[in-house]
Amino acid sequence: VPRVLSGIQPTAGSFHLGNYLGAVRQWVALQESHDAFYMVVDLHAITVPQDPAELRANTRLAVAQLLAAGLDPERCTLFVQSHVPEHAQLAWIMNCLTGFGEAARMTQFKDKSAKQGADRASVGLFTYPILQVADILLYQANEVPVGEDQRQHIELTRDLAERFNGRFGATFTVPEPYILKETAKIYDLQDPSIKMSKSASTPKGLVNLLDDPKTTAKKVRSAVTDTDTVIRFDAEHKPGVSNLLTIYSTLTGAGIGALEEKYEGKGYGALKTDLAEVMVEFVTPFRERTQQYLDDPETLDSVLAKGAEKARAVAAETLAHTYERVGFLPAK
Ligand code: AQP
Repeated sequence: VPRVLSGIQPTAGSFHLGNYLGAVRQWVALQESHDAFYMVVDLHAITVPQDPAELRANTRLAVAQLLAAGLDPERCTLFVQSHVPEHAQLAWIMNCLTGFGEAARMTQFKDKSAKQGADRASVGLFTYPILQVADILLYQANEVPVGEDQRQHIELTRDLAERFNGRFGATFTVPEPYILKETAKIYDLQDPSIKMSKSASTPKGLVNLLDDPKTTAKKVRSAVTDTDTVIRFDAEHKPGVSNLLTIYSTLTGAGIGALEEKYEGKGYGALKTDLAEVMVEFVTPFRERTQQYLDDPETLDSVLAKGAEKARAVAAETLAHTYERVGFLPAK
């Protein structure tokens, strides 16, 4: 059975619609067909300053949301990254294999450090993609379900896996990105030229799944479209409308063509009102389920304990093999 691995940061509290449609939704589907490993990446979270109590609470909240979204601990391995020390251990080896210039070319680092001021960005933020390489290679993942913004990091993972294998002998599976064309990039509702993101979007442009459903409906109804009136998918010329059609289609299963037909001769208002309703129907039970998992910390803890145990079994084997390849003297 092919293996998938992916992770999500616990930093923002609520997942946003881009996280869900771009990544988590695929995770849920892939647990049926793949040996699936999913984690909440708290080591990645601390690449920017975090309040300890908030980080802990947000990590639980992330797990609760993943379960609410449909991850089933019987069908996948769900764990918290810091519960598996091998991530940091393999990351060190990968750090030593990566060129400084190679790491400096990562566009996400360039964007994020520019926002913080280059001198304030941590070295951890700089090596973030290399920790991600370790995350993936530890599990010998065949595919990595992520949004488009992660493509460059998967490329780096492939390069480093090949480099290590070439230098030390076949050790790592070289993974492929699993990026669905339709939902690879969900756009900001107020500025459809940028991706919906917790750091770059304004509150009105960002749909948080745990927002009050009324707030969500309002955001959808005030989404920016264009001065044309036709409801048609055209990502280049009509990015706002196309984004709404993508969201609508993915949440309901209706094809884009069918939606274009349904809204022929109707105005943007009708599309937005209906999509607002679709969103409310989606987020309302999601919020309830998330709360139920939060209210049951024992179940949550036991899911994570089991997940960490399963993850560590795989990670420890890969790390031991890697240590041997590198030439570390085995501890007796
Ligand atoms: N707008 C998006 N469209 C499609 N996929 C997206 N992802 C994020 N935004 C979109 C995917 O969500 C997964 C988890 O991402 P993360 O935990 O790394 O969160 P992030 O990338 O930090 O989320 P943001 O909002 O994009 O944060 P900032 O603003 O800090 O960069 C990933 O698979 C990601 O591709």
